[in-house]
Amino acid sequence: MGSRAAAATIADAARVPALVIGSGYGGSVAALRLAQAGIDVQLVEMGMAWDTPGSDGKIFANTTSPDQRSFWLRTRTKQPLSNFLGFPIDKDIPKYTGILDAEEFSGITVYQGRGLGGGSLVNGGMAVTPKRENFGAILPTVNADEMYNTYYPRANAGLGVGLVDPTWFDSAECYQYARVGRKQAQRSGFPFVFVPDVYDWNYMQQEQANTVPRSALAGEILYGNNYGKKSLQKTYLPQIKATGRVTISPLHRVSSVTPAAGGGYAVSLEQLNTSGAVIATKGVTADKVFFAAGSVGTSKLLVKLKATGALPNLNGEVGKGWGDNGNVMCGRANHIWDPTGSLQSSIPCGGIDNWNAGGAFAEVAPLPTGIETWASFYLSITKNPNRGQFTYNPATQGVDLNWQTAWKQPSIDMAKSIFDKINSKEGTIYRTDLFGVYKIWGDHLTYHPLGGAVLGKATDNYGRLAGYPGLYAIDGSLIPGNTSVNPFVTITALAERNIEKIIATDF
Ligand code: FAE
Repeated sequence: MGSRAAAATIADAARVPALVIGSGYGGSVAALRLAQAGIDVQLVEMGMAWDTPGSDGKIFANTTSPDQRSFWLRTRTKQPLSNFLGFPIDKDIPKYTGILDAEEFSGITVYQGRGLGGGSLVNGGMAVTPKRENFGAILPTVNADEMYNTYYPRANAGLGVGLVDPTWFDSAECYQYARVGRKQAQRSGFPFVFVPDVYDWNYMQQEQANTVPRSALAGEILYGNNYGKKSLQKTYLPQIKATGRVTISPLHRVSSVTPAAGGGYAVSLEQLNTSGAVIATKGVTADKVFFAAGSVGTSKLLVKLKATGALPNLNGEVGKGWGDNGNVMCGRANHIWDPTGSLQSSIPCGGIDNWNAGGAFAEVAPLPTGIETWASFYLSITKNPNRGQFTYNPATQGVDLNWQTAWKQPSIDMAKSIFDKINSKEGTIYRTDLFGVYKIWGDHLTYHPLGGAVLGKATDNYGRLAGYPGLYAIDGSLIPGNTSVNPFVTITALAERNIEKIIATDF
């Protein structure tokens, strides 16, 4: 037995006080704080545990050589940058419960992390607290003083957020691309700001010095990071395990939640194998259920459960208010005297802030191809006002999203407020070879799904779902479509705020 005893998963027919669906930021905060308050928790995650090395000795696959570990149940990769020098770069892979889900809806592909730790496994780790002056537009019903005095600091501490050393940054080979980005932004009169990250910056410096195995400097990001990134696997999850009160069930997917005859909620679970097949079903009864399956996962569950009669009393706001955080990508071609470097850290550490003047905040992103490309690459977060809605489709028994690709046009216009100006100042042009053949804008995806169970609309002001005492949303679904910066610090801080109130009043 020993330490392996912890591997036992949720028991069929169990009666449990609290069940958390999903182990990303919202789910991890909920599980930890409930357990610390003395409540036994079932943490259910449809993805894998990501604690066992593959045949190459590493847990996570490299970005440049995707394999079965890289994608969630796909037979062909679907890389966000689909092309290079105009050539498609996707390839066939075995179908497997891999780490990155490229979930396709009409008009948009939504990238999400799958596994214990959710999006923290695959993301860039950019850990940004919104400017306080913008907070009222992000979560209008939430007390900003409480957030900025208590819950943002708690989230930043819990996540291990840190900032690159600006002096080291100035000389590090791996941030040449970011220094080019800074120089060009400043020459066009835009503020360049350092952006905090959950990467271990001491480890990054050792990677640059070549004294440790490289991860960010080996291009690892989208399919997991083997060393330096402080994903939830290094922060909240070890604390969760240390409480001894949380049973973690990877490869378990929640398929239904409905009121149970004797009180509480009947929760149906499907246990998956690594091919994605259902190998067992389980049914448990939970006094309280926390939906933390991410904006898309929570929205899909709630919309379907309402439409199919499992949770008919959810209100009409369920599925609404979904946004893409205004994500849009582009590249610029620099002059031959402005190389961006063949060694690029996969972890961005700076951005161009034109939010208040032009509605765009642009990450200066890496293009870690291993060769000099003279390309500058950017992920912009923009004030795109468009919002989509999830609806149940009885024909497919699935959930659709009514997003349209054309709805990204405001994002493109806002990003152009930065890059048209830089191009004109530098005498440079956009790259056209990264998203297809002669396609400038990466307008087909988002990394930042938000909304679908919006705070104060589908729920009360703390995430209690309308119509069902004991059901909560506690993830990115609560946030109405935009956070003005990268979202996970806000998701974490809001979860910290809500769970504190829920523990104090509902248990
Ligand atoms: P999330 O982390 O998605 O966790 C939900 C979990 O629930 C997942 O593990 C699912 O597998 C699981 N799940 C879903 N459905 C079920 C079900 N039915 N049963 C059981 N489990 C289920 O949700 N944000 C930043 O702030 N900075 C960045 O630098 C950044 N970079 C990103 C890069 C990429 C490639 C991606 C994909 C995202 C990035 N994000 C970034 C977004 C960030 O990861 C995301 O907002 C959060 O992970 C969302 O947290 P949630 O707790 O809402």
